[in-house]
Amino acid sequence: MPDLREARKRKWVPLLIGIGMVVGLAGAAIYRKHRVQTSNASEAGVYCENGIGAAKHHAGMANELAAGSHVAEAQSAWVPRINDNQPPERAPDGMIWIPGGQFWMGTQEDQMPDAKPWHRVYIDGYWMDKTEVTNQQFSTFVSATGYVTVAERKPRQEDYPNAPPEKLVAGSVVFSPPDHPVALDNHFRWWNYVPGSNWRHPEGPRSDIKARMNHPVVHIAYEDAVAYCNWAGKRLPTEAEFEFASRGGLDRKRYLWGDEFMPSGKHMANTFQGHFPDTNTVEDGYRATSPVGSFPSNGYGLFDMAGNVWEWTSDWYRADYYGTLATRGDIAINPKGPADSLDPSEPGVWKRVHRGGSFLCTDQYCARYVAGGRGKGEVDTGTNHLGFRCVREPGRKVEKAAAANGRFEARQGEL
Ligand SMILES: [Ca+2]
Repeated sequence: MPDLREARKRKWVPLLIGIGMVVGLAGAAIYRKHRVQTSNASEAGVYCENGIGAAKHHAGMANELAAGSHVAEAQSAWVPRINDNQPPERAPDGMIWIPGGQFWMGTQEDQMPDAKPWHRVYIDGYWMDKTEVTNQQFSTFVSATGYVTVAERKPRQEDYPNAPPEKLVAGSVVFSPPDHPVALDNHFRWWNYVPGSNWRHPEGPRSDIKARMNHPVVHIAYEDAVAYCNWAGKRLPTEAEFEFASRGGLDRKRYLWGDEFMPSGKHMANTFQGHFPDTNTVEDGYRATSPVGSFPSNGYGLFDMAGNVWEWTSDWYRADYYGTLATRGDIAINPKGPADSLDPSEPGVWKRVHRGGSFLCTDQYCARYVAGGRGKGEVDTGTNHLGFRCVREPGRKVEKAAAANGRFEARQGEL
């Protein structure tokens, strides 16, 4: 585990100073914070320059292996199989039984080297939330526990000893599109750190969620998502669990619903239309988040597994992880991700995997709503296009461990 406190210090000190220095002009740390919000073309560009080497290295090893050994033969004959098991118990509220099985995971998309290559994975069955966790659900959790999210906490002086006290301001990162076309080489042009933004105020202090209680909760950091799942007697999905479920029983299709992005001209997910990032034509009906379940469900009956908001998984992010698994040549059984994190575009910054893409994804910039597409982010960073959903292993009691009705007084003390 990295020293997260140290990591935060590195990030926040310049960030906090930057806020006070120039309105609308963030410091290097804000830029850095912005950079992790989404996987997109500029990041892909940076990533391709810095990270593709590692990914290629591993993918290349995998290709050599596949080309020259019995593994290739075995793989070519290998077919996915969905387990033929029945739900072991009555379905928990709002959850769907995902039977598990063996499948091809990843993509072969050249612009997504970290999601290459296809490799073989087997996972056991589990329950999964039908939708992203909503503001209503998160609100119930907060009412029951007093939990305070990372974005709501005032940074503590002891964590940022060099920051002037007046710069210790709670907030989060908000999509703030320019009103004119801009070069796509710098996320800084459309992401802003907004003091006072958090799950209750997605676009800043003057916004609220009154009319959005059935939208996915946003501005959720990793520990916020984990706290909710624990309280609900659940956990975050692994990356493999997310992908298996998202494919809905289909094998190596580009989209969760098939080969065509808009079959019969129909939008199948909440994504971005128009000209990114300045002109959102809202052809799918939504400028930002949509009520969960607004688009067709996938083959398992799950909603918004592509689009709407990115979702946390429990795996650490490594750009070379899939290459490593493929190189091993065997079937990865219930993989839980690598033991550490490495994003070649930001070495030393530990990140977890995000999945599914968001209402900001477009093929002009970030097409990571495709099956197998990956995202990533620092554990203490939420945005207004990042949420989560939970899974539950069969047989686990759904007692609201409610952290034994424990309230999160310690967190309150940080306000
Ligand atoms: Ca989603």
